[in-house]
Amino acid sequence: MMSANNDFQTWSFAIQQQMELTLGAVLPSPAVLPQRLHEAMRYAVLGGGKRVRPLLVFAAGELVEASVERLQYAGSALEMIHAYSLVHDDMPCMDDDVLRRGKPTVHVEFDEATALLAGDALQTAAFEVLAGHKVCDKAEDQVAMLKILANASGAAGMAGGQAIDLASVGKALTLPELEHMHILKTGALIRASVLLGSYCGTPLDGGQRERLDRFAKLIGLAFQVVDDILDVEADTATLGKTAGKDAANDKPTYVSLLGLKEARERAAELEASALDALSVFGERARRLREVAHFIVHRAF
Ligand code: GRG
Repeated sequence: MMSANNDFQTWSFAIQQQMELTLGAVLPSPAVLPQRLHEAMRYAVLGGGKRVRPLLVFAAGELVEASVERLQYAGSALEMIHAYSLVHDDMPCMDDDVLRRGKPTVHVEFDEATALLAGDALQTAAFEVLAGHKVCDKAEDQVAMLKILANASGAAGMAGGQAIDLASVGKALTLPELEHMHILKTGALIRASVLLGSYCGTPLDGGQRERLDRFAKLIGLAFQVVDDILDVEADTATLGKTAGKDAANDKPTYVSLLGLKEARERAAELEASALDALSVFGERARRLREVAHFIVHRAF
C-alpha cells in the first residue's frame, strides 16, 4: 500500500506536470514577436518553483468537485501573478537579487527593461487567462474571481505588502505590524488561491465559505513564518534563492522578532488553527490538509 506521504508526492507531482503543460500553452510563443519579451515571460514561469498556489487551487477544488481544466486555468493565473511578483522583487530597485529558482534572475539573464515588461505582461496575462476561459458555472462568479485576484495582487494585497516591506527595512516593527505586512505581501495571494479553487466547482454555502477563508488566511500567514525560518536555516543551494538575505538587509522577520524557537511554535500554532477550520469538511479536505502540512514542514 502507498504511504500517505508518497500519495501526496504523487498527487502534487502530477499537478506540477499538468501546470507546466498548461502554463506552456497559455504563455505567448517564443517564436512570435516580440520574441525576447515572450522568452523572458516563459523563463520566469516555466521549469521551476514549488507551485504551491496551484496545489492550493487543486486542493480547494477537491472540496467542490471542480474539473481539472478549470483548476488548471485558475492555477495558471495565480502562478503568473506570483512569477511577475518574483521578477519585479528581484530587480535592483527592490531586492536586487541574482538567483531565483536556482537560475539567474530575469533582469540578469535578459535586462532590466525586459524584466520590468515581462512582469507587467505576466500580470495582465493572468487576468486574460482567468477572464478568457470557463472557470466556473456563472458569469457573476467569474467576475467575483477576477475581483478576488485583483484585490489580492494590488495595493490592498501583495503590492501593498511589498510597499510596507520596502518602507520597513531597518525599522523595528511590532509583531502586529509585521503580521499585517505579511498578510498582505504573501498571505493575500495564498488566500486567493484557496478561494479561487473553491469557485471552480459546486458553490459552497456561506458557513463553509467562511471556514475555508479562515483556513486560507491562517495558512497564508504560516507560509510566511516558515519562509522567514528557512531564510535563516536553509542554504542557498536548497532554496534556489539567496539565503540569509533578511538579516543581511536588516529586515524585520518573525525570526528577528521572536527568535527561531518561538517562530517555529507560531508556525505550528497557525497550522493547528488552520486545520481546525477545515474540520467541517471531513475527508473532502484531505488534500488541503496535506498542502497545509507541506507548507509548514517544507525544507525549501
Ligand atoms: C513586486 C508587487 C511585487 C510584489 C513582490 C511576493 C513578493 C512581493 C516578493 C517575493 C519575495 C519573497 C521572497 C517573498 C516571501 C515569500 C515568497 C513569496 C516566497 C517565494 O514563493 P515560493 O516559495 O516560490 O512559493 P517558488 O519559487 O517555489 O514559486
